[in-house]
Amino acid sequence: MLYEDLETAIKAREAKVSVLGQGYIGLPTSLLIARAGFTVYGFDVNEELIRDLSKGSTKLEEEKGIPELLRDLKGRNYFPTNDLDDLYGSDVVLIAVPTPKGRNGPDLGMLISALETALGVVRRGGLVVIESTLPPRAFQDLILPLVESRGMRVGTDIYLAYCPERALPGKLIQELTQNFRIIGAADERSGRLAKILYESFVEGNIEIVDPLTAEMVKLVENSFRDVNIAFANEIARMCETLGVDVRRVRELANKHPRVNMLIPGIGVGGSCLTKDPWFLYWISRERGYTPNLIRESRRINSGMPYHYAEVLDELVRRLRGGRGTIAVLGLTYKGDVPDPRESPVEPLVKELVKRGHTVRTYDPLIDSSFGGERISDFLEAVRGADVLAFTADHSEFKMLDLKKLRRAVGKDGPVILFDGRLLFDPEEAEEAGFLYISVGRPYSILDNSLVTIKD
Ligand code: SAJ
Repeated sequence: MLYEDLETAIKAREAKVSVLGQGYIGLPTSLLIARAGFTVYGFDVNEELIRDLSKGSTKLEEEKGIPELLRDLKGRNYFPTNDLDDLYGSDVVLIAVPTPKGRNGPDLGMLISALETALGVVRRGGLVVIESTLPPRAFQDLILPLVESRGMRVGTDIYLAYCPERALPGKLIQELTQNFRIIGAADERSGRLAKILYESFVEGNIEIVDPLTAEMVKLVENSFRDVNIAFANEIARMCETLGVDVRRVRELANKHPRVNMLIPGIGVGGSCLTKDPWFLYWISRERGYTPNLIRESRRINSGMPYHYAEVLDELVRRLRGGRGTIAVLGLTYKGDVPDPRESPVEPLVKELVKRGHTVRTYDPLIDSSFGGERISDFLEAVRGADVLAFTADHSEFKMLDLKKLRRAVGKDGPVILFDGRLLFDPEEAEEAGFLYISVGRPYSILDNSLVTIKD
């Protein structure tokens, strides 16, 4: 196929597009490209997922716009499949498979296998776009040599670009259409083709850069966020030790025009922030510079749930002279998003169970239990508990009437309300009859002495 023909086909939205991976990014991206008028084959190796999609059902049911787009486009412009035969002769193949972290480096197994598939089904002179997160230099040092080892010259026999997704779960459609996009391409034609494709559904600006810059930008964005949350978490830990409330400190510090401290909490989850900083760290260290700030931030953030497991364990033991019943409320990695991936609540629950407590778990959006006892009814989960630990900032929790909540717990003795995401007003919680403790606040409640929790 001639370059000009492919350009014309993409412009006219007549190109056949296949998307490998129908998960959090692959599915919404497929639907958006289909909505723009292309014929899109959404491929996944997971047969059950494809069966569900073919019936019009998706685990992204709560993502605004996705269920509607799926039902509307399925069988018209969008075809979910796990049959590779459907993909042969694709003009464009997008790769949106996970690139998880392995023990000491990125695990690119799924990506490589998807790339092999893409090279097998794309027509000669077609375009392959990688959306999956790449570690720095992977495009140059791994992807290009692999393509060339197949006898294909990038920029003539095949076009190749890296367009990392940067969308926030919970707002996928909005972010995928409105955010500005980066296209990493080693040659002009690949960049131009990818840009025309993305222009069909992206309203934000699209910038073409070299692949290494694109790799860095994606990872820097998420590392920036992780480091900033780690700063807030570190200040919170300091405030606990020093005897001052982090909320007040943050509120006042943020009045300064050049300060913007993020919200401390029980930890950082999600598939991106827990992984992307490591992608930067590993490659940089391998090449001679060790980014200590990035590593230490990861350590601070991933240590938070263990710290609060220890705090709760100690408080319950003081309160009851032994083990107790802890209701862990909210299991997703962040509020209002039905996504349990890398949730910091998982180690918290596991630690509390390990320490012998009865741990009830409740979440309105997902049915995971992380090894606790899952209770699907909120009132049942809190009834008679020694501790109510709020661990995700779901809107449902923010609207609670704390006096009614205290009555629903229904015990005579003290009940701890642990606020792991700074959802409640401390005074209001205390007036309602709870022993209120939260992230970044000294634990002087029980006997007016500071409980010192070490690292
Ligand atoms: N969190 C805090 N305090 C805060 C903000 C967040 O503790 O002040 C916690 C959240 O509870 C959550 C975690 O951090 O556990 C991450 O949440 P998030 O909303 O910061 O980010 P993600 O992982 O949902 O999405 C990020 C986004 N990146 C940035 O904002 C730089 C998104 O734009 C990316 O597309 C996404 O990672 C990705 O796929 O890379």
